[in-house]
Amino acid sequence: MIDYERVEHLVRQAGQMIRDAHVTGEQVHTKRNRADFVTDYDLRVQQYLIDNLKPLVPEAVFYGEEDTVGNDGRNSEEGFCFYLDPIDGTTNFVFGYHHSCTSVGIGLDGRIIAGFVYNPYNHEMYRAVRGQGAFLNDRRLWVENRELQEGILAFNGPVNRDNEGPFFEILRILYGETYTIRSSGSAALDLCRVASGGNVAYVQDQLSPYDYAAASVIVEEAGGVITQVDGSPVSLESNCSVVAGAPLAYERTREIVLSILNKK
Ligand code: 2AM
Ligand code: CA
Repeated sequence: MIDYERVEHLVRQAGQMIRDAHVTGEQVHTKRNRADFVTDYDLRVQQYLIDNLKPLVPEAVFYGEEDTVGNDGRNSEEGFCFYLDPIDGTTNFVFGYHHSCTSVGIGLDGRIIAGFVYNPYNHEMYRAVRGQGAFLNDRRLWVENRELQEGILAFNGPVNRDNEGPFFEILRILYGETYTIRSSGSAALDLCRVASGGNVAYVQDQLSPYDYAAASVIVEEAGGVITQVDGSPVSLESNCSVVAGAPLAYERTREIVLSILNKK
């Protein structure tokens, strides 16, 4: 049995490290492209999480975003696996947007059993344990089953800047069907806002398991839906597309995305 209170405490501490950070130019580096940042804080916070989570579950595997000591960098289909995004919303972090979070998902035998997503700037802790409901701080979350037209749709991306594909065409149609669209820069927080009702739906062409692992159980425990665009479960092994939402809005979002993709 995992000590979830301890995990939650560590996620809060990690978030506090982000909030207290003073990021300077020489601490910022680029990764896959010129707009894909990593900072010394991403590495430091992930190391803090691994060093402190490991004693809780010594046999666990770590699938974190960053290249740090103790990061296995892969999923495990057997036993415990922690999915770590030390800073989700790194670009926001670099530019002082104050909209980033620490995201920790816990998998057991290839299934997410708990998730913690903490925004240290407004002290919002989203958490869920499978079968025990989703919470934002002390408030139990339950998704109202709204239509796509009745809310805000969130998105991030497209991830591949050299080949945007039909992403913006899809977005134009989604914009027409919603009250408005938002791109917050943190996929985990966007997904958590599906759980808390801020977003009626969310769509992204590609994300990594550590971006959505924790939030996926929060969305599901709140009565929302999260899958890949084709309707299959989100992958815990590798990058995939993500659609989430209140059941009705989720269905309509997927229908729109598929109608454009199938036209190509
Ligand atoms: P990050 O901040 O941890 O990098 C908007 O950029 C959202 O998409 C963020 O949650 C960001 O996570 C994620 N993201 C950015 N680039 C990505 C990439 N190349 N692959 C997967 N997710 C990415
Ligand atoms: Ca990150």
